[in-house]
Amino acid sequence: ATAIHREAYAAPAFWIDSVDLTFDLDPTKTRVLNKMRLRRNPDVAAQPLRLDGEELNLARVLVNGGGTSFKMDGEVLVLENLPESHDAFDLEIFTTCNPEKNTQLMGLYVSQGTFFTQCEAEGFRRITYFLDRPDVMASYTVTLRADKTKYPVLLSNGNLVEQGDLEDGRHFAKWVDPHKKPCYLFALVAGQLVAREQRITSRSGTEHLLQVFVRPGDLDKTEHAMNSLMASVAWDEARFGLPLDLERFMIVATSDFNMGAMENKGLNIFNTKFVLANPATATDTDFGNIESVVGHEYFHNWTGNRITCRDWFQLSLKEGLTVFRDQEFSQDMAGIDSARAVKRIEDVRVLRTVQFAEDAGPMAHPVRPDSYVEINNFYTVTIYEKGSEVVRMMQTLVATPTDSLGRAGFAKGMKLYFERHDGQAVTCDDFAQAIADANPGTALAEHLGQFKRWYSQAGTPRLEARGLYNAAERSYTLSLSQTCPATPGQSSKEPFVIPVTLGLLSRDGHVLPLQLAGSEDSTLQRTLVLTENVAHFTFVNLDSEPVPSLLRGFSAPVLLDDGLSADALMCLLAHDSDAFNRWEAGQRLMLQSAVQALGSDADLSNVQALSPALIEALRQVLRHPELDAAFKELTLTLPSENYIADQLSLVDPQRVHTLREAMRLQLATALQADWAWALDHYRTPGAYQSDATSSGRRALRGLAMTMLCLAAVQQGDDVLPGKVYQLFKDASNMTERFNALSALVVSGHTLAQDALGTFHKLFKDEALVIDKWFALQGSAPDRAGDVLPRVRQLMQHPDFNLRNPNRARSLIFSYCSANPAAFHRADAAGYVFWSEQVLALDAINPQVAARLARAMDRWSRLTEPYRSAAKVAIERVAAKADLSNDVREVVSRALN
Ligand code: B3K
Ligand code: ZN
Repeated sequence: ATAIHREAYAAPAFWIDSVDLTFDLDPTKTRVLNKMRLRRNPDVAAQPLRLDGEELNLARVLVNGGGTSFKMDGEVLVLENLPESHDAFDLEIFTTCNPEKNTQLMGLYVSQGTFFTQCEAEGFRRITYFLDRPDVMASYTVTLRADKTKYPVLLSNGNLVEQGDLEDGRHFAKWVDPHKKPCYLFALVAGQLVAREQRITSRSGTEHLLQVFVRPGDLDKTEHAMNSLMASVAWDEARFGLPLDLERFMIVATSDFNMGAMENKGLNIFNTKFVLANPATATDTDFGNIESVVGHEYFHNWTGNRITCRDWFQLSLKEGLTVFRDQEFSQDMAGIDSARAVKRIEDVRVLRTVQFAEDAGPMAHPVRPDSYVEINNFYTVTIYEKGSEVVRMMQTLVATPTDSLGRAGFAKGMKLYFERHDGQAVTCDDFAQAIADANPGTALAEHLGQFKRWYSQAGTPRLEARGLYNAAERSYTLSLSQTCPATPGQSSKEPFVIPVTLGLLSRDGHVLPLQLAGSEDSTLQRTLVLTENVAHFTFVNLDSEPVPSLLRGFSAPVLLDDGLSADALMCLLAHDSDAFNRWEAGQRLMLQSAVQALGSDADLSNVQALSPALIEALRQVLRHPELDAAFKELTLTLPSENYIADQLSLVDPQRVHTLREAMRLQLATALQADWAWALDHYRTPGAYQSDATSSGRRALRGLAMTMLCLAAVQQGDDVLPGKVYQLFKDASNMTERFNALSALVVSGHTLAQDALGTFHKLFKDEALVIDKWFALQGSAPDRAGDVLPRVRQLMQHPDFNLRNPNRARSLIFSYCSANPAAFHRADAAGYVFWSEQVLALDAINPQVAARLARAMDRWSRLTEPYRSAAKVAIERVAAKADLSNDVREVVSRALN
């Protein structure tokens, strides 16, 4: 397979104005009649029509009702003898396909007896021959015909205009989508489904029908998804003035899905994981994820669907922007400031652990990539999460004195973006231009050209900050400098535009005013904009040396080296008014302790890596009368093994694990009485509520249970684990139950096996809960090298099914990606397992296989014997002749 380049973009030679599709649905042989109206693109030189297709059986091609000659170029259908005029003409194509054999879950497939489609990025060509590219936008009419008993519900995009019975027990439904769309937003669903329905009236007074379709037994798990959808509709109208543009908006859940969800126009298709929830089966995290994914897909209705991408290199145009919008939505839903900060911390944690790692590895790519082999490999944390940070920086950079967060300016920019481009397929440049043009005189408008390097340059910039206090002048000079490491294909980088939001504190924790030399204004916080490689900023009227609180709220996606001493970080941990930086100070202190211990020859299993002062500071946080439980939980959680490893140039996963376990045990025993207090103090009596405050309390209790079980096992105490086991059995909601179960498993107490058995019995019919059961065992601590054998054994369990992506991810991905110490075995058995599973999955579902393949991304930093063994395993996969493009691209980049 060859790479596709962004620079090679050319407009299509033909436009498709309308599409009229008729489906005769049958699991093994579905007939698709595709009647299109096309015309030549007058701006492009005359050339043959080349229609994409994949795994289709072609029966007939008619042009203006008559037969025509055609040929095949591989799987591309080529029509050379089309009318030469620029008038529209009719093209009719009749094909069949086999949905039941479709294990890739791209195109039309069957899941538990129901038909579903997935067309993004290039799945529509598996349904019919088409110009399968996002800049071809057409009007769709869709008629579905199927057996009425087996498929009583027939859905497609837009409005239902007609339905009725046919002969032989079949029936039909005809749908018309009032909006033009690219084919990747096409969808159909047919099967036995039931819906929760809700009628709403928008601000402008129009009525809409909202529906959430699920399998008959799942209706009692749809209330939260429906509430999230109603909240999303209201939020987009209130914050951005973007109303629902359809009479009917549908969500359908399926248990076989390659990713989270899909924003098909008016007919979103969701992984059940992001729809179904009730307190007994879903955790607080699940509730939060559902809110954010429902919001995300709904927000795509404008950012993605009304304005779409010109080509797939512009993917972040819709994905980065829509992640930004869903993050803002979740923050607004969380309400109180402290809960907003918690959401921001969680988002940044994902960015830094997953995206920074991607940006430092073989798959590093710019937010707007320059080339790809398989587009499905580029639905990445860089496109999504870093893309969102780029949009967030734009908002920050259009701030003005009266709009200090930039929200009003950004909303103005969005308004202009829709005025200019509604109904079009555009580029990241078009978006940035609209935001800047709507905000003349702001930093974004001033530096737009340079700002766009965030789209073109890969890699995580490093920001160094050093402060110098001049007592005689009562001034403080902050020197900021930036560099960015080389990434594949980009050896040198130009400076970025980096917004650095900061505040100053006195050593005893008071807020100090910020007054730049030469200016009369003084504020408590401001955003400096670094555009050069190096710049100096001097603040005046300071009576003593301040402690800088830099990059507040994580104002730019960079690695900050501020050179702060442990004392300064302690000051921030105790006093910073910016909750993000307060949390960050604690993380930095723990990270410093870890890196220091890893650099020594000490016996890591017994080392007391955390200083008494740090333990005491963490105790103060845990016992703090005003801080929220959710914030406490985040602050008292050690950086992950993967994040610690990211700080090292050479990684021994076993040493990192041993050290982190020792640190955790130290925190567990030193604060044992405090954990016991927290477990008691933060009970949440009464009916389950999924709000931020209640879920924060449960999260902190969960951490307390784990810490207490760890200390108890160490001390040979069975009483406390017995108490946790009781909490597990008596729990009135899944969060508490799963936290208790997980505390037993993580501590390795003997009650864990019993609890796992009980859990399976209780939830044997709840697929999403059984996924949790598999995942917990795949990620369990490996005390005796027994996790891998257990994983292999679990693959033989009657509930395991490699074809179901959720199940494969729950067991195999948990082990390979979320359990480094169990995976990186000195005997290389983990890597052998990985290569077997990548190959097995590749034969079924290349997209899922390629995700698993990425578990080895960072192999070249491993110490021996891991490094060589990992390479052998990757080479073993690469040696397979008939690999998918998806896996081939990942493993060849890893080996390059
Ligand atoms: N746009 C889809 C992702 C499609 C992935 C294709 N491999 C979901 C989303 O981002 O909302
Ligand atoms: Zn998206």
